[in-house]
Amino acid sequence: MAYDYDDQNIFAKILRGEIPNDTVLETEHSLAFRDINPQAPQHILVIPKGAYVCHDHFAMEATADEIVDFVRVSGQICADLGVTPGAEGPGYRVMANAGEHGHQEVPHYHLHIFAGRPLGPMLE
Ligand code: DGP
Repeated sequence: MAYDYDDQNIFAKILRGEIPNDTVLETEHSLAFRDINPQAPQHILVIPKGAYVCHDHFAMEATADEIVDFVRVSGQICADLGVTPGAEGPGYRVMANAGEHGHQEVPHYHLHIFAGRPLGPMLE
């Protein structure tokens, strides 16, 4: 895979502290913060700190430590929100857009976590 990472993207600027964010959780390899344009009562973005463009880039080239950290952070957020079905919560949705057809706007890999209302069918 050949990905050119644009280090001027908005999430790279957030990671460098050049733009403020509403941090929910931060670990060695990941940062989670609230989406600036929430589509649900809870709308959180999880990003790896490494320079990965999209899901397959991250999945294929990140280290095992980065991947485990990222997935665990996403799970911890769901638990902290109290929405996990395993604890009789109402549920949530995780989603990652990639590229043009996936309608990805920011070219730094990110997972959306939506919760707090019934989310309807997956695709429009
Ligand atoms: P996507 O279409 O999957 O690339 O979603 C990008 C999301 O990023 C979108 O829901 C809005 C959010 N976003 C864009 N700029 C900023 C920003 O400066 N701060 C925060 N917190 N979120 C942003």
